[in-house]
Amino acid sequence: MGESVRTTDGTGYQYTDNFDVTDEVKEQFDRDGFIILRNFLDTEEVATLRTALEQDKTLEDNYYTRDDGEGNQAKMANWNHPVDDITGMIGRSDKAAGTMEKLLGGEVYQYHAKVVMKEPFTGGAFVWHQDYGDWYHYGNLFPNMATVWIAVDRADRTNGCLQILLGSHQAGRLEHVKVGEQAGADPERVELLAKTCPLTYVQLDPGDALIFHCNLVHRSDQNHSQNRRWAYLVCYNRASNDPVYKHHYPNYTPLIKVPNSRIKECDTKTSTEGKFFFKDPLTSRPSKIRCKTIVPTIKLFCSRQQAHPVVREKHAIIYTMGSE
Ligand SMILES: O=C(O)CCC(=O)C(=O)O
Repeated sequence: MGESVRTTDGTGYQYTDNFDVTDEVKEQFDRDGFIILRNFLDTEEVATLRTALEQDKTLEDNYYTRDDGEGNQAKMANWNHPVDDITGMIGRSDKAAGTMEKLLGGEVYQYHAKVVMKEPFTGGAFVWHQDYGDWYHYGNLFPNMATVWIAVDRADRTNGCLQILLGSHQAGRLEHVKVGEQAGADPERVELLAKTCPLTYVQLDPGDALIFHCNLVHRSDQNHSQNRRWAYLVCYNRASNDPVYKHHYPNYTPLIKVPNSRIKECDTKTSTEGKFFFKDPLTSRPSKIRCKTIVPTIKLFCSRQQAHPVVREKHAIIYTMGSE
């Protein structure tokens, strides 16, 4: 029988293979909008993941950036379905997908995976936002979505760890406005929310994970330190919440879960086969051509996507201000 054991400092749960989403864990997720699982990946697993990401040349070819409005660029690479490498095994693992199913209350699929690369000295900030700020526009009718944010490097206040407003997901979806090249939650509302939802810095050691609800308001600072802060994120959607618009993230696609042991057993540490990276119309790579106006942006977007024309146009515009 599974259990949930709180860490002695009270900041989360100790992950072991015996971990289960008990009533207490579910209540905390519903109340606070997140849970922290310490040692979610053990030392060997996170070391293998880190090496795989460092050696993965496709990240260098496919990353894109978003101006943070403070002079730096947030840097990330996104792809859709889990493939047969360690990133895919983590996304399909019982500890990630199975835990998510219990927290979201039903079958889930991978909406996309992402590596956020916050480099030493230059790493950009993410402005206050909710993930559902964008995902709503992509036709996800319900906020039955959440993310597993896994620390590849230590993340703390010096290198731009995640900051959250505790319980802010209960406010529902906020309006978002353009901040730099990112979609930021209405700053006035965030300021008001911060009076009742305590600002919390999520400091994680490598392998620790934060699982958070798509309406939880979060941000992260620039990295002015010498320490890199990379993170691997897997975003999930409830199977029953199949997006009603076609867009760059996938519709419901059954996720074949695997036992946690497959993370260590996985022979292919890095694979590009079947990895469909998000090609950013703003900072299209590897050609590195930057769109100057919104019109080419729309054209670029439409040529890649096969969505309904109204949806295409709407999303092309949203795209230019979205964080992803
Ligand atoms: O990793 C971070 O600093 C923030 C990432 C984030 O908020 C996002 O990808 O939406």
